Amino acid sequence: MSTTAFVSPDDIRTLFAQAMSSMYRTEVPLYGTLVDLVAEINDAVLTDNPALADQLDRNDERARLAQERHGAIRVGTAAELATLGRLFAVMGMHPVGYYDLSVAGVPVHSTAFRPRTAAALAHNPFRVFTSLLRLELIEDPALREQAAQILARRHIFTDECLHLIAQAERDGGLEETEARRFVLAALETFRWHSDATVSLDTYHALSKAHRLIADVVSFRGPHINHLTPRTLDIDAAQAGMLARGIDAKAVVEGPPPRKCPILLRQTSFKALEEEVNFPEDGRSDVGTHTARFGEIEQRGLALTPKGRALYDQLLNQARDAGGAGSTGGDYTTRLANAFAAFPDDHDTLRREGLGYYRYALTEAGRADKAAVGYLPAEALIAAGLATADPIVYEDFLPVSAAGIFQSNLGGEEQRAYAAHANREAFEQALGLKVEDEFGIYQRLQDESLAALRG
Ligand code: OOG
Ligand code: NI
Repeated sequence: MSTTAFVSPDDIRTLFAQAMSSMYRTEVPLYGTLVDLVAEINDAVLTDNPALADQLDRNDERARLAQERHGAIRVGTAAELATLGRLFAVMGMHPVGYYDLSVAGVPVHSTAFRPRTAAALAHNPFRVFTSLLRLELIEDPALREQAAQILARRHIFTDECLHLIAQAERDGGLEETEARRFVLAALETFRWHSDATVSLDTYHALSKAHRLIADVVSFRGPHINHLTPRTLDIDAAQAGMLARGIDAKAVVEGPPPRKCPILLRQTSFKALEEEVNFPEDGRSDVGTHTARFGEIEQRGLALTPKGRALYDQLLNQARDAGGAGSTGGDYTTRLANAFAAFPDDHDTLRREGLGYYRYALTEAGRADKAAVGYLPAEALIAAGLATADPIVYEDFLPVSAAGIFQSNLGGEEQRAYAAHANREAFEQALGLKVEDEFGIYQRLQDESLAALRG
């Protein structure tokens, strides 16, 4: 059998992202409203700002914009996480970054499964923020044991899905028919189930330990809890949400509005209160559960370790100054004041080594290779022979993620766990190392520099 018959993992990922999007549109119609709103705003931004449109075109980002999403799920056991890792690998998604959310009172640690190469990212950057519940953080030993037993009994993957993962691993890929079957089978794992697998009493006990524990343990599978389109203007999108009467989160997470967007800004609408049946009770008990919400994001420049350290320092400064994290009334002002110290033009950001850039020859540079020679990149830019465009941040931010988790857990859930980050335990559960995101951005930048002389 020739390998050319295999569908590329990039195409499988696109099929899967589309299937997830249409499933979630049916499950949570407000998500469809957000996708439409974001598309409208992106069109308007690109019409008003031809320079940005050109920049996106130059970097193969224009086409991916309309289909760009991230999603999030939460799983309960090492075995579930490890199989998810194998499932995502079939679609060219690999674990990047380790996020410890326990410091923010959320009993999980997480990674993002995502594509890593320039070509794969340009094809479709679909990513899934994936959290593993840390059962050891349940204080009551009896409840901890009960939760572990419930989780050990469930099967979150269909037999067909497991079979096709194994086939892809064995043969090195999937052909067209199998790829389509795989996408449909994989989708089942992420579907919402309105029947809980536990009694209402157990649900309440788990919920009392932490709402998130109930969300992970009480259902047949790790329902996708949001899918997030990427907007080019999150302030306009936030205003649009409010204008449509959508119950948006009060504060946009991440950096303040800037001329040169950095990292990631996010806002969400509150999780829906959904009816859940508890058939286990033998009665038709009905309760409610809040799990699924909507989120939008604006992505900006990926920062170097130096830039990231400055970001973390300024964010802490803004949050500490009010003593109330991001909930204090004048938070927006404090944030803007703190970030006045972060350069906001690309020349400075680049020259100070705060962000990663993709270099390319201009038409003049391509026409005059002799002039390009071995001039340093900055000299090429000064001479109009090369451009440097921001490399987009493809990852997540732990403080923002904690804010998103919190706003969907009823708000008041603030308890700090004494636990520490435990990347080794996470990697052991996953059965893989999680890749460091800085290395990936550095590689993208280096490849573009090498291509100048190519
Ligand atoms: C994940 C929250 C984190 C983001 O965009 O930072 C996240 C969750 O609630 O499971 O999706
Ligand atoms: Ni999210």
